Amino acid sequence: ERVILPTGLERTLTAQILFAYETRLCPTSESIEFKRAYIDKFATILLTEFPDWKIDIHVFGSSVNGLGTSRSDVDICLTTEHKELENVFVLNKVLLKYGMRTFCIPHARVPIVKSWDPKLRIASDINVNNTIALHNTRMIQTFVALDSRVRPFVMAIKHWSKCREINDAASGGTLSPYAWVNLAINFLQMRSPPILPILHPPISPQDAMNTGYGTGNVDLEFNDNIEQLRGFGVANTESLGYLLYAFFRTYAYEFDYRHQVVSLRQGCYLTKAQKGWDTGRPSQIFCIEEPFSTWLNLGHSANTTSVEGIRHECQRAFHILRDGGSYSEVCEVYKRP
Ligand code: 3AT
Ligand code: MG
Repeated sequence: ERVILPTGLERTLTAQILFAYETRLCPTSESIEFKRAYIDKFATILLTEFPDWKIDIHVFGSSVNGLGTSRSDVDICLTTEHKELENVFVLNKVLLKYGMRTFCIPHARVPIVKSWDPKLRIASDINVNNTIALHNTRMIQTFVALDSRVRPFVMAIKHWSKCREINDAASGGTLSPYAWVNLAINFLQMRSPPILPILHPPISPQDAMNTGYGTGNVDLEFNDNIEQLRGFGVANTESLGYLLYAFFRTYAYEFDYRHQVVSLRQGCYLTKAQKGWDTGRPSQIFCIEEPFSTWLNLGHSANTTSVEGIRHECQRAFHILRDGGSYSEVCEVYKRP
């Protein structure tokens, strides 16, 4: 049911979100140029160092899905038949030679080289032959294109989570930006009437039980027909301000962390029991199903304490907005006690 935010507050909040979106969140044309220059430079390096190898460069993540800021990194996937390059130290050595500062994470699920270009001031994560993220990037692009509220809404949540230091899965033990994007999109799918559709084909109970679903097979099919789907959410007239307020309320008080699983793939909440994720393991406290690799929990990085922290941050944001506070107050940079 709708918990009312007084109309005046709702309008003001919507205006504040749009103002932040236009002035601070959307990337500047200068930053877009720098990213482009970095990609050109990277391509030239590869051509110089591996003149006889066919290596394709695919940019994914927020620099192409519409949810990046001026400061977002450039996520790159290289595809090549030269398996030697899958050893990230090979690329690492090359990048060092060209003055990049680098750092390898060889044993991650997706091994990457993290690189920083001190001249162009661009950070980049590079993987080799791990193409799954290219598909989820295209999926997010599709969602972003379907309704004009999606981009400012999701960026407002990403920005808030960053300011409050709850968007770092690797070192902070909270949630990755990608996990927050999943929460935000699932939330828009679950409005009534929905703002965003379900893009993936339905799963028969049979499939859910045995083949494919959740067993390591990646099903890449989804509806990316933007022309056909555009306007899907017009029956829902909720404002950005109201949506943000309701998002915080959801993860502060309504979502059942103990039993539910957020599923963007199915546009609903599943149960932990349904997925066999009701083991009580610390990595299964906050469950967010990866839409393509459905056996992966995007919330695995958050333990009991950090989930408490995330929930507390949602409560804080909700109370500020309910009491007439602004979006900037909600995003006030977290100060260590
Ligand atoms: P920033 O704007 O860089 O903060 P982002 O949207 O680029 O955020 P990430 O840097 O977290 O998000 O990740 C880059 C992309 O990598 C986003 C998504 O396409 C993919 N990705 C990240 N984590 C996973 C995951 N666990 N499984 C599959 N794909 C992932
Ligand atoms: Mg990124």
